[in-house]
Amino acid sequence: MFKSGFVTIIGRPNVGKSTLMNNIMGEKLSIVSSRPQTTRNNIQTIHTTKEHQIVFVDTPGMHKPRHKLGEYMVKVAKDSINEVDVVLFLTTPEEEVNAGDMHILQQLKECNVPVFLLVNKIDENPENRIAKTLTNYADVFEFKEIVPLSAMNGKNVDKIIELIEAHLPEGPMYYPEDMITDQQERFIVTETIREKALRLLSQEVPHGIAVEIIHMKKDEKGRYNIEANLLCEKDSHKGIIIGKNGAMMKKISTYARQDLEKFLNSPVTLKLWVKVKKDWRDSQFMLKELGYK
Ligand SMILES: Nc1nc2c(ncn2[C@@H]2O[C@H](COP(=O)(O)OP(=O)(O)OP(=O)(O)O)[C@@H](O)[C@H]2O)c(=O)[nH]1
Ligand SMILES: [Mg+2]
Repeated sequence: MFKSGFVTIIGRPNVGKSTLMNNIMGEKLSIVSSRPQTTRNNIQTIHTTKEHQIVFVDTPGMHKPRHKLGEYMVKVAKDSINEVDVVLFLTTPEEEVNAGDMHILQQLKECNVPVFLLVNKIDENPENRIAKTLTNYADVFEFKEIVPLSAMNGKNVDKIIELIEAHLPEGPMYYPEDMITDQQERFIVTETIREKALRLLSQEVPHGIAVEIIHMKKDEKGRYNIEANLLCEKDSHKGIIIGKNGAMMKKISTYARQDLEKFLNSPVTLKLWVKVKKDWRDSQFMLKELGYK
């Protein structure tokens, strides 16, 4: 019996949702950084075996939004809960049930879907803290399955797949068996550049960054020529992004190019510009322009 269905990964920012999805897929399809609010859209990937096809949805971390972009992020995460077959609720070892988690769990109570508790980052937490988390969380919500794991080193990830399969209905292949994501190439390119900015820049600068491709074409020798704008919110951020003698820009562009060459499997020339778009995160028009709609 072939099984298939949709599975969403929900949780606070920075708990490791994207890392988990990438580990399951064995490929980096969703960007990861040590900063909260890295993922801004729902990212779909497709895990197909002889027995199943699972469509995973990696979502933006649920948080209290402070601008229109944040509102959009929380909305897409919430929307993902509807019409899925399993919800993976991801958290990290905590002394007590985290207030943000409590808020998410309250919303999950309203939907009639099996929810798994996944406690991530067990590689960097003591046993007693993990055990405490498992019992504390099980006290406040009726989880269908409970799994401690490390999304980073892959511990217990196979087990999660088995448990998901057990809960899926019989169903068809929704996507061709060799398709691993529904994301467009261009989107992955902008995300790759944004990831490097997130990782290299500090404080409030990275969260106000968006990437806009202005040109992307493969030439007859097979080389990709890509030009993109790095948008930031303030004049003062522009200088930080460019860096002393352009050093920061160069770093962002070099790291991004290395990843893009792997992803596109071709040589890449990458040119980046910095542009200030005042408070774009609160502009409905700019959000739409940048694909956050
Ligand atoms: N030690 C450890 N770190 C992890 C693990 N999983 C993820 N991380 C780290 O946690 C940080 C956040 O990971 P992400 O996958 O970006 O988290 P996220 O939940 O997708 O975050 P948002 O997109 O902001 O909601 C990164 O620095 C990861 O390397 C894990 O199992 N162990
Ligand atoms: Mg993420």
